Amino acid sequence: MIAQAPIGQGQDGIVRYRFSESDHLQREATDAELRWLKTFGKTYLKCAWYNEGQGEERHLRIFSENPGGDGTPETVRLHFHAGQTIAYKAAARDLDNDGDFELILSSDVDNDGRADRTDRRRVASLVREFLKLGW
Ligand SMILES: [Ca+2]
Ligand SMILES: [Ca+2]
Ligand SMILES: [Ca+2]
Repeated sequence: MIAQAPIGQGQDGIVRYRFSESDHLQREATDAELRWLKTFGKTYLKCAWYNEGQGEERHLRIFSENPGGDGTPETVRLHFHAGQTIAYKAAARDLDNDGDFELILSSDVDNDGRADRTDRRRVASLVREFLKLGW
């Protein structure tokens, strides 16, 4: 995901999505998918990992890992990138593989200078929204 904002325009950014290993969006999105993209985008914008103007350096990559192959990922990883470099990471872990993530690992993902419960909540909701698409 890439968020772009005119300089100094906080919450009014544009979010772009690129999907790999999927042709989900090679067709017109359904209403449900559009709603999903909107919610997901809003949560991402709260992380304030913006580019100025049309830049694409800063972006978020999300992966799910499901070594058990049972349809529920054991780990979802979030990599906040600055170009090819990972600036910081977060992850959600389902330790007992029951479909609920009991461990959220996160630093200051919303860039407000504090690593706290709000950051973990943002990670949890990004993960929740991400998985709604069926990954
Ligand atoms: Ca699993
Ligand atoms: Ca669990
Ligand atoms: Ca924070």
